[in-house]
Parts: sequence; structure tokens; C-alpha cells
Amino acid sequence: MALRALIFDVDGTLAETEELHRQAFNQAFAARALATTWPDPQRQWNWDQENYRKLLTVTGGKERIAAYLGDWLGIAPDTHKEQIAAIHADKTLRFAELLALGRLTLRPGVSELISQARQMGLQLAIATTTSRSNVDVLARIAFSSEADAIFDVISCGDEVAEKKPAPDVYQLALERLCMEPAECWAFEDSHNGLRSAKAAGLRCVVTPSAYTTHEDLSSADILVECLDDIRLSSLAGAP
Ligand code: XBP
Ligand code: MG
Repeated sequence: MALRALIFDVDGTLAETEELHRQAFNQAFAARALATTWPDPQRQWNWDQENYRKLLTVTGGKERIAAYLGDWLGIAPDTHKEQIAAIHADKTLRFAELLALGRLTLRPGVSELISQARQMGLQLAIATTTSRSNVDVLARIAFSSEADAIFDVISCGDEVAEKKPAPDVYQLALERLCMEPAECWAFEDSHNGLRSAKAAGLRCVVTPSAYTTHEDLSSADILVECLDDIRLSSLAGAP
């Protein structure tokens, strides 16, 4: 089938956002003095880079906080759903503020790939675990444009039942594109994202990001250090 669309993950693929997510989580934790509410003697509710790498195996911010409570601190997360939602809402605001400082740029090759895709008449989509507001802020900062002006379809984690590695968010993007998986390629940076794309029946280009270089990405159809290395003509001709 002819290539008709590219579907992009956001965090780690379009830009190295994950470090800002980490900082935003820590700011939200500190603001609520969580070390007093839920004692965490070792880490004082401060996720360092090494632990954040481990925590990233849980996709979604609310799910990550819940997993930290349950698996790391032994506190049942189900009885704290409201607090988790409130901390996460605060984290989302702080992430937007950090993005607004304007130091974040697109990863190398992203802008060129998107222009090339447009010239070839391809549709562009997003399939991300993060929420729509984060996509909108990132687009304004990194593309200097509204997300809707760049992407024909935007599917986010808060619109589906199961986040990555489940296929839901890619299936939603395909539904909105009205396309078959064989007409598209996915672009990912992580093991969970790759699993999600493959479970939706898509072929996937993977470009490891700062937080995913150690992950098993061996089931990628194409593995590249950087999206600069991708030629769309080769994807269009791929079986
Ligand atoms: C990215 C994520 C996200 C961000 C935080 O996964 O797991 O959870 O870390 O996002 P992917 P929210 O790149 O595979 O989509 O806090 O907004 O949920
Ligand atoms: Mg990602």
C-alpha cells in the first residue's frame, strides 16, 4: 500500500521533553511538601535522573505517581486518586511554565522530515501518552505554530482507555486518519511506544532519546540515531 501518513510520538521523539517533565514533577511534589504527607526518607519526593529512567517504564504522569506510591513507597494508590490527580494537574501547569522559558527545541531532523512529508502530500498525525494541553504548548514553543496547523490528527493519552504500550492511542489516530496501518509509519523513541505502535499493526522508526538509550528497541523496523538519517522516499518504497 502507498505511504499516506506519518504518526509521531511527542515526548522524546519530537523533542527531548522528558527532563522538563521530571523537573515539573519535582516542583509539584515540593510545593505540596509530600515528604510530610507520604514519608519518603530516602528520596524526599525528588525523582533524580537515575530513578526517573526507571519510573519512565510506567507511561502517563498520573500512572507514574500512582506506581511510585504503590511500588516504591508501599502506599495503596487507589485511596489517593484525587490527590494524585491534583498533583498531576499542578505538574502540567509547571511543565507549561518550564516550556515557556523557551529553551526547548525540536530534535534534529524533525522539522525537515515534516516539511518533506508535506511536500509529498502526506498526512501528519500525533499519537502521544501526554495530554493535549502539553502538545499545544510544545507546538507553540518548538514549531512557533498551533499544533492543529501542523498535524491533521492529534490523539492523546487522556482520550483512550489504555495508555502505551497498549495500541489504543495509535488505533485512535488511525481511525481519525481513516487509514490502514500499512498506509502509515510510526515514529517513536521508547520501548513502550514501539510496543504500542507494533500492537496497532504499524511499522515503526525508532530514534532513542536521552532517557531511552538503554531500552530494548530491537523490534524497530528502522533504528536511527537521529531523524536526520531518515529519507521518506525509502519509507514510501518499503514493503
Ligand atoms: C511519555 C510519557 C508521559 C510523560 C508525562 O510517553 O510517558 O507520561 O512522561 O506525560 P510517550 P503526562 O512518549 O511514549 O507517549 O504527565 O502529561 O501524562
Ligand atoms: Mg516517547
